[in-house]
Amino acid sequence: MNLDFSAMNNGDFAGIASLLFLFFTGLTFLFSSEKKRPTLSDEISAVKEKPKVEKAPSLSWAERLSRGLSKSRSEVWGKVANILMSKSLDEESVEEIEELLYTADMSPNLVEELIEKYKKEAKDDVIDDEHFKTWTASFLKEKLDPVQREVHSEVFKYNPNDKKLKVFMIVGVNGAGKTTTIGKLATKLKNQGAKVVVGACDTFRAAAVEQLETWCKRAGVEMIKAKEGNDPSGVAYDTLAKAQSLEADYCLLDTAGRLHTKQNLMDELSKTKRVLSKLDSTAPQQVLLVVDSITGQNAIAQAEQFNKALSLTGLIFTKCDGSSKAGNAISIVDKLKVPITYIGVGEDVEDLEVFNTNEYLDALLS
Ligand SMILES: Nc1nc2c(ncn2[C@@H]2O[C@H](COP(=O)(O)OP(=O)(O)OP(=O)(O)O)[C@@H](O)[C@H]2O)c(=O)[nH]1
Ligand SMILES: [Mg+2]
Repeated sequence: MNLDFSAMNNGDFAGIASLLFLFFTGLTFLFSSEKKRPTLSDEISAVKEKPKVEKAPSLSWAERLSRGLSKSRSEVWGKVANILMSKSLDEESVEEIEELLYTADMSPNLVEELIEKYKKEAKDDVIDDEHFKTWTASFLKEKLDPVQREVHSEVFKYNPNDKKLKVFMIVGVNGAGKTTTIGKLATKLKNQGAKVVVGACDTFRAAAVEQLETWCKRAGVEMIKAKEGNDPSGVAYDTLAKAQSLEADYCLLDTAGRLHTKQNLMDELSKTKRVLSKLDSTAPQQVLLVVDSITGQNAIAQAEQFNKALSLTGLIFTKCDGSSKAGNAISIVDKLKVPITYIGVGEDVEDLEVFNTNEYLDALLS
């Protein structure tokens, strides 16, 4: 090929220059993309460096409690706060507050006292959210504290220095949450390092024993069930005997649900309680009534009857997550002077905790 440069004009040079430019740009692109193509080791390290998909962090107890009490907060106390902040405390707003508190199952005398407190405190003030919280929390604390102060909360959490066997007899009406609570408790105490023995004293229903057995297997704790012809107090006796022989820390006794109005069934519980004292004169150290928070006013009547038959040492409020009727807890404590020991806000093991007044009021009002 014979190129005669002298015969070329400016246009020809520009054309050649563009072609050369395109040629070199293409080459550069090819080599650079070749370089960027990931090698096998690049791919392996990329997989290694890929951020792990973290499991959603489990909720803290404060968050669970707050979530569990959200209905009571929004449907009762939040509305009371709004009335107080938006209107003067005239007859109409007092009636609205009364209605809200009655539907939350607060007893009439407590409702009256609380409204009196609002009237007294609100005299010359423009009421804001802080006023509402301070006045309400101090009122509820005044009611709860004298009773709650009596609770030795260390008993309800495992303490390796406390070598004494603690017997908890768990009672309540049908479906209140007794078996689930025992399952959660057994799991928690075992995880804390305690030796736990559980007694299936609900000898009425085979399904009740199976339900408890599932919990105990999962928790890895021993469960005692009825031998042929054993009645509930017999199972309680055998369970305590086993717990003593194993030098256990806790003996948890599940009992059958029963109506507080059925005297023969209440007598059966009294018998179970008596039988335990044959093995240990101080047993059961705790007789705990499980109260379903959804129950409403009837919970007060239940608690009265169980207390009469068994001299309750504590209450366990369950299903607080499904109810806005937090009022009955305060009314029962106020009326019977029996403290709340545990509170349940869901079906997970982590949804049960030892009751603490400040935590409870914070979650209820904030
Ligand atoms: N949402 C919610 N459900 C709960 C809670 N505690 C218990 N439950 C549920 O309530 C139902 C009844 O619970 P159980 O533990 O069987 O009640 P029980 O008192 O042993 O019942 P009986 O032995 O039949 O008298 C079950 O479906 C539990 O999962 C709680 O705190 N929150
Ligand atoms: Mg049960």
